[in-house]
Amino acid sequence: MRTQVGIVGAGPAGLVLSHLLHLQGVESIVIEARSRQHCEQRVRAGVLEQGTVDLLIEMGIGDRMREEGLVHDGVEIRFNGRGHRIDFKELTGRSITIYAQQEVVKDLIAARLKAGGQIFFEIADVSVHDFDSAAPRIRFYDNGEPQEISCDFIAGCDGFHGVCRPSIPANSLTVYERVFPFAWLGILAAAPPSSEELIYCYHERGFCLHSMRTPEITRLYLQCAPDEDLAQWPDERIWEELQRRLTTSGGERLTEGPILQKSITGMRSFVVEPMQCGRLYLAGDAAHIVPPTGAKGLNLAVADIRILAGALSEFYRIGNSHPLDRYSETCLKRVWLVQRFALWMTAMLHQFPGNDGFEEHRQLADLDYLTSSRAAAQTFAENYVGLPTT
Ligand code: RFL
Ligand code: PHB
Repeated sequence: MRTQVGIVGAGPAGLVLSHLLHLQGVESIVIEARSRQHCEQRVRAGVLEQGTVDLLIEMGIGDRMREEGLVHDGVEIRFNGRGHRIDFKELTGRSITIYAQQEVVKDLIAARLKAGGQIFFEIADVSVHDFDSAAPRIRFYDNGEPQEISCDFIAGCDGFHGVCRPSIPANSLTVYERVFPFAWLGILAAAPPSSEELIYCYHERGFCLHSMRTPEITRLYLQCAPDEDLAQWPDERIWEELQRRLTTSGGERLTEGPILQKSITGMRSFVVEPMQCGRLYLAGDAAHIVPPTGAKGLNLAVADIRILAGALSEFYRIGNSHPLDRYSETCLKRVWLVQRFALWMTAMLHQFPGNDGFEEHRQLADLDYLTSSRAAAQTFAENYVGLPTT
């Protein structure tokens, strides 16, 4: 097979890239290790920055998101049993949209297939070759048959555990990493959200987050140990712990309902530099991970792709390779700003094992300042709704 851009991974990064390239007249083939059904059902992110929403609409795949997505103009920060609202709209003129990542993925797959796009699902043993030359190749097995794609460029959109990043010689990359000593236990519950907006909650028993997917489905997370055993968390214990952490001085309680899904997510910050090697370009989780506290992973993946798609189409349109040469540098500037924000939110809101009263007072002072200073609230809001993409 021959195409212009070979894309490894049909997550948000790979699919957005393939569709943006198509809109610019550039051909691509996407290969994906998992089944279409698996990709369309994986429960992950829920918060879309305004810039992500705008891009999906510009790409012509925003209809269902506009109909079903929930536009939020603010969030609540809760500590010491009291809630404080940060009003994004008033502070920045922008909002966020709650629309599940797997819904974005469904919309993208449907749009790619409708436009005649090629996506190979359930392929095996992917390997990438010759990306230090002008003729890179991707090899894999499809239904047990060996296949090869020759292309001009490879986009490594295969997430944190993919094969593209490890295929780059280790001495060409620098890894920056921090693994946190806690995780999130997340649930989806068939219960209407207990508040119209997200609630980020600081509590002495650990961080807690109230989010949602639809007016009927609540998404909740609570801080737990990195090696937490889900078997130790029957539904009643989860609800009891959530009620305790989210308690207010007014005594309002969460609306409970059947738990549809439970999972544990580890937390890390990770950046690889550079995000390119020859004609192989890494994007999204393949290149960086942020702790989920800032709701940034998906949005950052889309921001990389906006830059990569622009650089590739400039190359094919007028033969200018300068934006491609600068891809990593351009992305990383924003990646580090977003890392900074996600780390700051994580450090402010979680209990770190072994921390003493000093840390606790520092966190509470951070929260006090955030919820009492307009300047602090505006800084938070500007980052949360999404920094500009260049
Ligand atoms: P993905 O989504 O991991 O997609 C990579 C795809 O590559 C496939 N793959 C391979 N395909 C072929 N060959 C191989 N060898 C392959 N190896 C892997 C995989 O099957 C997969 O389909 O990466 P991408 O596209 O970079 O997208 C990144 C986002 O998925 C991720 O950053 C977010 O989900 C992070 N995240 C959040 N981001 C937000 O912006 N807002 C949020 O509210 C938010 N909440 C979250 C999150 C992530 C979470 N978890 C579970 C990690 C909440 C959670 C709990
Ligand atoms: C979610 O709804 O899944 C979600 C919301 C906010 C976050 C992380 C995850 O910071």
